[in-house]
Amino acid sequence: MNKMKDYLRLYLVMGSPNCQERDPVEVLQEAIDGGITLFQYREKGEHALTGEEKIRLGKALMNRCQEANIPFIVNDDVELALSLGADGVHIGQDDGTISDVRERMTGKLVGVSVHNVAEALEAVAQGVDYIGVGPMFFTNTKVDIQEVQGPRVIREIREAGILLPIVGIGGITLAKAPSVLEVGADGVAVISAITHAESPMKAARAFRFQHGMADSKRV
Ligand code: 3NM
Repeated sequence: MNKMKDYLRLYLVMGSPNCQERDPVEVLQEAIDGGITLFQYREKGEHALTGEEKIRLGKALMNRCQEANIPFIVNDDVELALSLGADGVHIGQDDGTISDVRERMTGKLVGVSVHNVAEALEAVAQGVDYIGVGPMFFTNTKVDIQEVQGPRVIREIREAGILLPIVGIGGITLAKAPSVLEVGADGVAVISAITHAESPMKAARAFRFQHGMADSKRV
């Protein structure tokens, strides 16, 4: 569990639609150089790759993660996660029942998006490895977000006695990250704060240096 908490410190979520004109593999490599601790391949939204192209990019991104010893997690797609040999999968509340995914991903990491205490308790009961709580703040990156409840939800989940590793997601910037960590999150998950930065490397590094997040051997 402590290892999972370490992985969640700076979690980059990304697919080609988040990289504008840049090569996703280069963006990921810069973020790795800046100190991200976990990566999720989320190939979604306008112009998202499908089929063979989606698989090919997944392999290229996974290779970079493996070289850097950073776990590679696939969003939603259990089939893709299994065929690539990914380290895990991240699912939402609608991506099949958690127990079914947990069973198919034996020995791998399973993360679930939750939005309230009830969903968090259910995730614990199903034996997931971590929960992502969002959206923390308003974001333009995901269209089908739930109502913004802010870091308060994480506080409520901790107050309910849930010790599971938690990462906050949604609209998190460098300036807003402390308010997410202060309520009990183990880390922050970001898309645009790193992928849209002029230098993804510098952006990642800035997060790592904030709030004692820099005390890992990777920086
Ligand atoms: N999930 P950015 S918000 C992928 O609320 C995702 O569950 C969310 O992108 C949730 O860091 C979100 O650019 C988008 O705001 C996060």
